[in-house]
Amino acid sequence: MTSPLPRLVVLVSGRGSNLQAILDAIATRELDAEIVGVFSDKPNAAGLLRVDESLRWSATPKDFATREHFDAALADAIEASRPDWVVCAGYMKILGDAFVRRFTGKLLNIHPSLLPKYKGLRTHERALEAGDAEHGASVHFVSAELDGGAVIAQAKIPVLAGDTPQTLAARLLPREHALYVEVLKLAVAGRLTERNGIALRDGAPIFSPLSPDVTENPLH
Ligand code: NHR
Ligand code: GAR
Repeated sequence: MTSPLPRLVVLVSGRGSNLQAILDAIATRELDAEIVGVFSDKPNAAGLLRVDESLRWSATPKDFATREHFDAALADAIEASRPDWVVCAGYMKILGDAFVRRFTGKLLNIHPSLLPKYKGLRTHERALEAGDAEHGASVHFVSAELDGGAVIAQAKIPVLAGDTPQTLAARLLPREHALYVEVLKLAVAGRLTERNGIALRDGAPIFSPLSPDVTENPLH
C-alpha cells in the first residue's frame, strides 16, 4: 500500500523561482510531496502560472475591508486544500497573528538574510551598506514576530568586491532553492518540529542563532 503524499501549499507574490525549485524537486522525485495549491496576494504574480489553473488562488488585499479580512479569506482557502505544510516563497504581505496561529508549526518562510540580521525588506542592500563579508538566506518557522520565528537552516555566500544588491541576490538565489528543498525533505519526512521558538530535527535542537559556528548548512 502506498501512503498519501504530503500536501504542500505555496504562497508567492512574484516570479516564483523558489516554487519552481520545489516543483522540479518533486518532478525528479527528490522531494516526495505534492503541491495542492499556490496562493497569492497578487493576481498577476508570474509564480501562479507555474501550476495548473485549478491549483491557483489569488485575491487583492485592497478589495477587503481590512487586512484581517483578507488574511481570513486566504486562510480559509488554504485550509480547504488540507495542507501538511504552508510554504512562503517570496510572499510579500505580512501575515497577521490570527493567520499565523491557524497554521502554527506548519508555516515556513525563506528570508534572504542571515537571520537574526536584517529582518524585513531590502536585505541585500542592508548587508552591503553594513560592509558584511558574508550574506545568506534563512528558512524559518513563521511566528507572529516578523522574520523572528525559529531558524531551521541557513545558506551563506561571500560578499565580493563590486557586488550590488542585484549581483548579491542573483548569487544567493540558487542557494535559496537548494536550501528550501533540503528543509522540505526533512519536513515531509516528519522530522521537523518547533517547540518554544526552537526548531527541532528528530526531536533535537538543530540550530541556535547564538552558536554562529553551526550556521553553515546544519542539515548535513
Ligand atoms: N508574516 C509573519 N507574521 N511573520 C513572518 O515572519 C513573515 C510574515 C509574512 C511574510 C516574509 C518576509 C520576508 O521574508 C514573511 C514573513 C513582507 C514584508 C513587508 O514589509 C516584510 C517581510 C516579509 C514579507 N511587507 C509589506 C506589508 O505591509 C508590503 C510590501 C509589499 O507589498 O511590497 O505587508 O522578508
Ligand atoms: C527570494 O529571494 C526570497 O528569499 C525573497 O524574495 C525572493 C523571491 O523569489 N523573499 C522575501 O524577500 C520575503 N519577503 P521567487 O519569487 O523567485 O521565489
